[in-house]
Formats: sequence, C-alpha cells, structure tokens
Amino acid sequence: MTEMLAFPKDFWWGSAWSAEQAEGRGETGKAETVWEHWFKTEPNRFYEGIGPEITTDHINRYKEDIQLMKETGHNSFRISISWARMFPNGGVGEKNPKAIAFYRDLLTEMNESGIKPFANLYHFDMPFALQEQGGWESREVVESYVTFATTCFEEFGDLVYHWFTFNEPLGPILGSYLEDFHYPNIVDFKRGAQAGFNTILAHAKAIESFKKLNLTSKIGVILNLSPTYPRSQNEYDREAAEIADAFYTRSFLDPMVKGTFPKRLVEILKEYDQMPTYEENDLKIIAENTSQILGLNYYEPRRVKARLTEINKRGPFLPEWFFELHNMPGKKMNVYRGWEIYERGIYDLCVDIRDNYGNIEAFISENGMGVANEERFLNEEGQIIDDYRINYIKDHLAYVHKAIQDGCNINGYHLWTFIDCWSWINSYKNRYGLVSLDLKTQKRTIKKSGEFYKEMSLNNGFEYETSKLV
Ligand code: BGP
Repeated sequence: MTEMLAFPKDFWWGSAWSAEQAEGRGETGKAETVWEHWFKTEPNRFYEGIGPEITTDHINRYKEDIQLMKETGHNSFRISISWARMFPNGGVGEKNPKAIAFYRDLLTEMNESGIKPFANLYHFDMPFALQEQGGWESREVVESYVTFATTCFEEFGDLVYHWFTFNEPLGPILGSYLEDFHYPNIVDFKRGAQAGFNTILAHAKAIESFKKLNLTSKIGVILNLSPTYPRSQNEYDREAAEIADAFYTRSFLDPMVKGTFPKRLVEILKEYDQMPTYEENDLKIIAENTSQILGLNYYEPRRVKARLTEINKRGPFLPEWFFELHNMPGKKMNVYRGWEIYERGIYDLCVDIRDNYGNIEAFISENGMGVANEERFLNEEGQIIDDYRINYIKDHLAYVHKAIQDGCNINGYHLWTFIDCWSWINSYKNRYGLVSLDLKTQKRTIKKSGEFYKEMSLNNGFEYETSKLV
C-alpha cells in the first residue's frame, strides 16, 4: 500500500559538505593543510591526480550556491569552518579577518535565505604545521584547537544554528594510524589511541568553552556509526561482533555522548598494552562536557564473524585481531564505493541511540550514494537522471520515519552531498550531489534528485510503498 510518509513539523531537510572538499583555496590566505601537503608529495595517491586546490570553488561561488540550496529545498545545511583559513599562520597566532569576513557573509546569506547553518569545526583538515607537531597526538594541538573553536563561537555565534566539534573523529584515526588512507600514514595502534583520546578531550574542552558563552545554539558531535551485525547467533560470532562494536562504535560514542569509556575496550587495551596516557583531570572534563546534540552519519552496516585464522603476533596490533569482516552472501552493494546498502541499518542505529544514549536529540547528518561516471545518465537537456539516488534516499528515509514513529528523537535528514564535491583520495570519482558539477567549467546543474528533494521538503514527506519495510 502506498502511504504518505509525513515528517514532524520543522524537520531539517538539507545536506552537508566540508571546507576542504568544497571551498577551494581561494584568496583569503590559508595555512597549508595535511591534504594539500600530501597531494604535493604523493599525487599518485589521489584519483586521476586531482587534489584539493580548487574542488567545487565554493569560496568564489557561495552566493550562487545558496540560490541552489533554495532551489533544492534546503531549510538547513552543514558547512565546516576551516581551521587553516581561520588561522593562516599554521593554525595558530593571529586570526584571519578575510576568513572571518567570508564565513560571516556566507552564514548571513544562508540565514537570510531561510537556511539554518550547522557549523562543524573539524572535518579531517589539520593544518600541516600542527601535524608536524604531532597532530592529535599532541596536547598543545588540543589547546590550539580549543582556541580556534572559541574564536569561531565568538565570531559566528550569532549566526550559527547548531555547532559540531568534529565530523567522524574515528575516520582520521583509522586512516592515519591503522589503514593507510590519511596522511601521515602511520601504522601504530597505540599512537592512534593517543590521538583518539586527545580528540575526545578536545571535544570536551571545546564544549566547556562553548558553555561559558551562553549561546542559544547547541553543540555536539557527528559520528559515523555502523550497526554491527554478527554473521550468526553462534557465541563466537557474537563475541567478535561485540568487540568490533566496542572498537568502532562505542569508542567515540560513549565518551562524547555519555562521558564514559566502554569497559570492554579499556580491558582489551590494557591487556595488550595499548592504553593512551592521560591526566586524571581529563576524565573529569570529558565526563562533565558531553554532546547536547548528535549527528548520525550512516552509509553501511558492519558485518562480523569470529576469526578463521591465527593472529600474526609479529604484525602490528589491530582491532582485526579479534574478528574478521563477514562478506554476507546476497548483500546489496553500491559497487562504485564498495559499500553495502542496507536501509534497515539506519533504523537499528536510531533505536540504539534511543535505548542506550538517553534518546539524545539527534539527526541523520550524512547518508548518500556516490556513483561513478554519472555522465552516463545525462539526458538531452544536460540533466542527470539519477532515479537510483531518489530511491536510495526514500528507502532510507522510510526507515527514519519508522524510527520517529517508534519514539526516536530524530529531527532532520542531511544528505551527503549538495553539489558534487572532492572525496579525499577518491577525488571526483564518485559523485554524491543533488547538483552536478562540470569540473572543467564549474557549471552547476540540478539533478533529477535535486528536484525530488525540493518537492519532498515542500511536502515535508513523500509517497512510499510501506510494504517494503521489514
Ligand atoms: C564521510 C565523510 C565525508 C564524505 C563521505 C563520502 O565519511 O564525512 O567527508 O567524504 O563520507 O565518502 P567518500 O567521499 O570517501 O566516498
């Protein structure tokens, strides 16, 4: 039966992107970031050798882009504020008046256009000079981040609707310390644990500073959360899933939302001598300064089974010592990105937050489908006809709707992304946008999904065949 799925009044319809992926370097002055440095030294690591110099050139085209936000039904949008732009002398020192002018103008125009600005303070874009000082492994870098965050609260506090300390803080730990997809490509769990702990401390210290300013907005964090499913109910599979979940889900969720660390994870790190160092007062700061709002990025589930093979103890310590990923037969795939598509996972995630995290105010802060060679789907008028993306959005949102009906405190949905933007080492391979980008001319064209998104936002819902829900 087809039903109209109506969402709560004032639901946040929008999308998200980040400074390094969309702005381009521009003329304001900006410190070199780790991405710019890595691209300079190893361009071969980036798809088709395209780096972060220009990306979607938002810095020069933001006025036109805000019009496109309106035309695609946005009532809210997440940007990130570039630390390197705000503090062009290597992320510290004097703040940059040109950066402040840019962000103030952008945020003012968004507000005047009826688009609530959500601002994130860190989206993988460490100033290179601070990485040289140890990046998140360094407590001085934590203090520089708090100075940057406090400057943003003071300069933009009157214009930002909600704040986020970090986007996916787990990402740089996996990429930089375990899996070789972020600079500086270290493989060392213990150093990664230190960087992770310091990130959690930076989050809490930024919130501590935020609370002193008595702004009306809220502050929280955006986490990439994949529900963990064991291959079977076999006790060994379940144990493997529990441990994978402790490493990848509870590791940041518990301290950043509840102010505590997951017991199982701490036990394992102690047993294997992988604990970070910290000061006693850090735990107090973390416990007292937790998120007021939570963003949920959901792309794929995590499927796990008990290990089949012995661990190579002469290799580096890794979470995979305790489990193997399960390649579930018959799974639906986004073949371009190599991620499983499992729509019900978004429901299970929302229920976890409802049941285990006090039903904290939350929203879907990223979800989306990256597709390669999208020009295949151009029609004669030059528009991309992306019905697959429309279906992807509806199929996930139907589960978000069900979660809300079941009492989950979910107030919005932000798609990844608005206009096609730069995907880190994948560069412009997979396109995620509601608006397509011609990389040669920077011409923007609304896709069919962008038109659908506007209609959905205007109707505050959409028609759906609900018998598809399981
Ligand atoms: C999230 C990041 C985004 C974005 C997205 C899509 O993890 O927060 O920055 O990149 O994933 O992933 P990718 O660009 O790697 O395809």
